[in-house]
Amino acid sequence: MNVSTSPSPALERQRQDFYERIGRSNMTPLWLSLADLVTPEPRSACRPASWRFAEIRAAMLEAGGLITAKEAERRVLVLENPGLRGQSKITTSMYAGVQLVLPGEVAPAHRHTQSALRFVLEGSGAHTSVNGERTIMHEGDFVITPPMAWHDHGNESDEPIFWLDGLDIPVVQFLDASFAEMLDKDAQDLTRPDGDSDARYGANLLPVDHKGGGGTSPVFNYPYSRTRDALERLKRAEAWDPCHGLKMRYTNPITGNHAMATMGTFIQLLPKGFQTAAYRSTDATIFVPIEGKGRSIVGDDHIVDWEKRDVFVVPSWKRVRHEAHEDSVLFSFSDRPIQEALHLFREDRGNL
Ligand code: 1HN
Repeated sequence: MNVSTSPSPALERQRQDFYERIGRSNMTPLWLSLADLVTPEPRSACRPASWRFAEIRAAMLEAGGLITAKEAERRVLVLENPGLRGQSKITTSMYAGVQLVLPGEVAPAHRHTQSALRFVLEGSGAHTSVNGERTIMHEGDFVITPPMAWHDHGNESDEPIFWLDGLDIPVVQFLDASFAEMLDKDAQDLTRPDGDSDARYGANLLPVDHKGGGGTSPVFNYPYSRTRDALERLKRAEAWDPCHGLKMRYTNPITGNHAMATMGTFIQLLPKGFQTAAYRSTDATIFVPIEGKGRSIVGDDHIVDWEKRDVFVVPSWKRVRHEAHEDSVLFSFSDRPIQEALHLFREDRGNL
């Protein structure tokens, strides 16, 4: 550390005058901002935050009486991080919102460069169509919309459906790479039978001449029934990680990498009574319990008492500890694939 002495008033005036002059030519001294640009640790405006589903649900039903899904294009309430209000961000890099489609409604077909994930919170039997194939959605299903894939949703069931949308909007915005278009009709044509991509790519088989793999998994619905069954079998093997309980990541079966290029998606079982050891990582993470009840302590003092369908955020490099008061299953997502690809991902498991 250099010991700096304060400049004389005359020198200080000279400096200010200099900054002002170069400012007119769009130049600025690095030495005034260096310490804020290159910090010894992540310093984020993103704050620990949480939303109760009961409150989201009530607001969504109210929105349901004010605007149709078609009129809104997507009837979504955006979950904005309290440290990032007005920016449509739940973390610095990720967008999240809750979408409601009422019985009989359609959300018209469009496509965009942003990738989307859906995690079904409540309801069953509505569909989303992606690239000419339809899938019926059930509670706990994780569904993918790849970049530039046509997608439309419809609810032919007799109950409302609520799901969490996660998108990489802030990343695409940062890169100035947004493109979008509407289809000239509400629902795209279906060109493949239901279950086609699952049979083709999701059964530990691949078409014989299949080559390569893209950034997004060709399997676009990871049904909860199958995920839950896997967790239940693993539970019997008692392969508990002190920081994560039993945590798995959703994968692209072609590459073994994350299911999506920009968003990592995870599912985690914490049995009743389990308390995780403190953990932190550079990927700010959005958690959504889909079974159970518990408490998470984020940073030094932010306590979240959660239950099924609530949403909470752990910012970059804040420690988190989870306690399960019942057998609990937590879905989560983050920008981890981006950080891994750029060799920026870092985690701290304490001394474990
Ligand atoms: C979008 O396409 C959906 O398809 C949901 O359901 C939320 C938020 C911003 C931009 C596009 C959807 C979205 C979105």
